[in-house]
Amino acid sequence: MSVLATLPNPDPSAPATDLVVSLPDFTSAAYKDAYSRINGIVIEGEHEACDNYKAISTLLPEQAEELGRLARMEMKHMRGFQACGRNLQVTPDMDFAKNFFAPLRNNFQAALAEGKVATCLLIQAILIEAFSIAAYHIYIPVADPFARRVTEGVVKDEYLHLNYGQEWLKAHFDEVKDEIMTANKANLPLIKAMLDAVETDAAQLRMEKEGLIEDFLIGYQEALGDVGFTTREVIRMSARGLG
Ligand code: PL3
Ligand code: FE2
Ligand code: FE2
Repeated sequence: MSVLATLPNPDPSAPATDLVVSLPDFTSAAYKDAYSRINGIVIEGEHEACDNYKAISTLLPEQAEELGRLARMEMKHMRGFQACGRNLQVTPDMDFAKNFFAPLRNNFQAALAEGKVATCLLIQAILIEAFSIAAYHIYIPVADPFARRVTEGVVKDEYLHLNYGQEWLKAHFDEVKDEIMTANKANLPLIKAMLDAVETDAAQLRMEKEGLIEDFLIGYQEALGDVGFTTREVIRMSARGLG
């Protein structure tokens, strides 16, 4: 279905069939209204990701160069998504977006103040990156051509960011295992709440919540397994937040 959805809409006046997923009308008021919030969310998310990698580098000064590179990529992503909004003549709703991220941002800031590197990495490099990879994947087949190109470029970088978090947590697994479990318990429910909050607007963009959840869980569970958790622990941890 997602492969078919990547094909150009053959004939907009033809009756819809089960097999062809037509693209949304990017110029409709309903689309632009939903896009103002989703576009705000991704712009804010990329901006906060940039700040978060810079903040993590204060805890890991020996990694400052690598983390600085990641932060600069996030800034580039932010500019790309700003261009997507401008291209559709949509003004991103940044107040909505700041509220959307507030609970997760607060938890990140609290962990940062306590010097909890593993918690910071779980929130930014694993949870947020896995969430963004899922969202961008589901968005690409139903995006306008300009945003599709931008998002395809962005999603490649997000894998590098997820991988960065995985590698650090894997290398320190024995010392940080319990901290990761605690951080999962506190933060995975926030990701679920964010998915719920974006559901209606995402549907307007033809992005389905089930697909978002599936894609997110696949990425998140793979990451936890790679970091060192057993299958049973991974299942137990994901059952904590997403029901
Ligand atoms: C870190 O690199 C990125 C953080 C961004 C978070 C994105 C959350 C996405 C939420 C739902 C979105 C729909 C995607 C649409 C893309 C324009
Ligand atoms: Fe990004
Ligand atoms: Fe990222």
